[in-house]
Amino acid sequence: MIGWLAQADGLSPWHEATVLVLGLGRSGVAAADAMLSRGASVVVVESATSTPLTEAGTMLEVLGATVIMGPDAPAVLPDGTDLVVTSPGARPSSPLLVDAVRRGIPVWGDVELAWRLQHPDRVVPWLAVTGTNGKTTTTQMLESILLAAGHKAAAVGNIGRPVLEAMADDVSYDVYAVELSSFQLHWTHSLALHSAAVLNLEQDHLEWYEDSADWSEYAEPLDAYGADKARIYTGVTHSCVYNVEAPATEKMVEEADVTDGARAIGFTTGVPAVSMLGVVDDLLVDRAFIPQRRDSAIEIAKVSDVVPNAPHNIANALAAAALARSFGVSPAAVSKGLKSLTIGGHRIQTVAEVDGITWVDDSKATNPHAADSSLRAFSRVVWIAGGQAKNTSFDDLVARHKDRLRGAVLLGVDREHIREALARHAPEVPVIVVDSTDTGAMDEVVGAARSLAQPGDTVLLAPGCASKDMYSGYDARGDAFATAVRHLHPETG
Ligand code: UMA
Repeated sequence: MIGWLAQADGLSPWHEATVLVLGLGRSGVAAADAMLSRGASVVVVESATSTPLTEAGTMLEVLGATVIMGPDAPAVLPDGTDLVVTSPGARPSSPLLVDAVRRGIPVWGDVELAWRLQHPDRVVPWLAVTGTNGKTTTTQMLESILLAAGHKAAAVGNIGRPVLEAMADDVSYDVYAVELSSFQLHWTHSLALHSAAVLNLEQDHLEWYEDSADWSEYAEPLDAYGADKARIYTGVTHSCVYNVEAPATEKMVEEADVTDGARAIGFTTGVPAVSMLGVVDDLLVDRAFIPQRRDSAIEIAKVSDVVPNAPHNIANALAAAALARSFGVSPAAVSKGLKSLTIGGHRIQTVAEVDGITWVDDSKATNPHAADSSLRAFSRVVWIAGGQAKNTSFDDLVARHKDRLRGAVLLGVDREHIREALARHAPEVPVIVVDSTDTGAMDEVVGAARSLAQPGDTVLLAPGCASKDMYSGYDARGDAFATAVRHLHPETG
């Protein structure tokens, strides 16, 4: 065991270390590259095979790594391994991670490695966002606000670009907008971020936790998932931003072990109290980062600057604004940044309006809580749902929205799971289950939805489930939906 590892940073003698990197996705490649460039001996283990993986493996071999790929990859760590750096997608129950824990070999995620390597001489403040829903949008908003304020900012992390990749850029950033998933937070140990926000805590990824958590510590999988989200606040130096309307997030702040002097900052879609950001009439206001906050607030943007300005998205904007204000960004830059942002597709996106029926793609709603925000935005809905439910419950969702449902069309591997929730809580709602899972399935789904819809209705793809059972991702699912609507109504194409 190497003595300096517990305090390791960017200046440590990495050439003395043997590091096993688990996974050859984006995180694994960035981690292996960072370790090789510092002289470590690197072994990369990847259990799958594909052409892109082989190409990535070959590139790392050229740089000096040993790459072991395929289903016969070892289940125990090679002797001499000092450190394991894992990809977020690998579960703690993966044999190599179990072996590491059993042998007392440290396991870091790629995020922990990035945090360590930027110290002591290349430290960039991190403004970080986690939560079940809205974190990608909030991170995009935050990056846009920081850029509007003239900072050299980069959006990194779960949003798609490992922090380690940005650290290898020629640009020297002065701040990162970091999206962190619970998987990434699970393997962090020494983060002490400038400021951090938890947007909400709802059921998601429970299968990862059912499979992985230490059950002596938690009553149910949601607690284990929440505990990982809460790690984002540990050591925060400036602001712990929480959602006033999601008490679980405030509790996380209360229980967090932060750096002395760090503040708790709330955000609310209502009128803010002291140390909060919120909404007054048609304005987003700050009552936290101004000296006269006891008796006043200042405008930081208009509600109409936020697109779309559905309540959940106003909440995202307020969280992004809180992190930016904590970093010293001016109110004018908050407004400018929010206005200049174009949010990615498949988030409550209208794809057609025909015969009085509006077709809306919210394929990004990959869990029940996201589907809840989406359903809330429409009064009469034919709801398209299904895919991989990840062991989440649809009971509350169906019970809450049964009165707005004209009907439901279900697809994907867990369609029965949702049909049962509908049968329990909304037996009067007509349901069409599409059993086909081939490429034509979405045409069938859209046809079924049309047969249920009436003028004035919205047909809403808000699946509440992940897409990988049938599609390469939520974007491909949303594209299939838009294409199927065009097949049904060629005049819209
Ligand atoms: N693998 C093994 N053995 C194992 C487990 C996995 O070899 O036991 C291999 C897989 O075969 C695969 C690689 O590890 O080739 C997968 O790594 P990964 O799934 O962690 O993928 P990356 O490309 O590194 O992407 C990860 C995040 N993926 C996940 O968390 C699942 C990306 O988030 C993130 O953008 C990227 O790092 C950069 O930080 C994606 C995601 O779906 C978008 N996130 C979830 C979400 O948002 O809900 C959490």
